[in-house]
Amino acid sequence: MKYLTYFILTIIALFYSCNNDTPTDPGSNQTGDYTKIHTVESGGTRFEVWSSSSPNLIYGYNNIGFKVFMNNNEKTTGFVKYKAIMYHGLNGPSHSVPSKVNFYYDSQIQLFKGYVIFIMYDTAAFWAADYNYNNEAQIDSSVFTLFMNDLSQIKVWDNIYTQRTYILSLVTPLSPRVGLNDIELMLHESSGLVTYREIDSAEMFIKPWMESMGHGSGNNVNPVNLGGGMYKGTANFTMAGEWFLYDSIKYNGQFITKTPPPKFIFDVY
Ligand SMILES: [Cu+2]
Repeated sequence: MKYLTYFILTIIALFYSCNNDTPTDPGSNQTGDYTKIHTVESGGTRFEVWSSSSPNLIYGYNNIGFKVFMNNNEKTTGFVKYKAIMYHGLNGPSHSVPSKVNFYYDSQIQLFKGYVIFIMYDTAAFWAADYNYNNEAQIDSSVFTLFMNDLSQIKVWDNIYTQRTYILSLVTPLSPRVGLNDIELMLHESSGLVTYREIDSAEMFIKPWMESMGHGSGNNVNPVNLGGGMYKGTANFTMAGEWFLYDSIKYNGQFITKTPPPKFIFDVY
């Protein structure tokens, strides 16, 4: 009888220890705002893709991070390089997309942290990515699925004078509200959609415009550079309805945007 009681107590203790799940549990799919969305594995190397933007990789801006394991040992130093390629059909053209050049480990969120911007979505295309840990381990051409997000907005245009392609990406908000909204935008330049460079020395001039009623708004703040290709400002949408947000961009002493400038379109509520 005494032996049986001991046995039952042991079972109860085991039960409680197994249910003691915390966000720092190595098996957890959640760290901070990030969710594990995808794993690629080859030989003894494993890359986990995490995102705080969506449960999937989506058209538009994605806040992502990586966990890296070599022979089941988690890596927390060095860097991760990630390159996503879009293939327009089997023998069609292919190109890469903007992403952080080096993802470095952030001990707060326990991920190699950065971003990727999927600038196109096409159901006939497919995607693959190369993963590199610290030039020590590499997994190439791993196919993944991209999902659509109707709220994402990316503006891409060519400039014949600078011979560059510019990419203006909406980071936040995807769904602005009536009133003052913090606006975050990223700016990249590219030649031939092969490599991308974050632009940090541009000036931006935003103009909210309610086309249906023919008016703009006051108290807007032009986005200023925060480093890493990111710009932050404030847009004032003074009433519900459809608003345009124009962004004229000056870089190296000249406007690189056309006339009229690129515009994001929001259904403000
Ligand atoms: Cu494409």
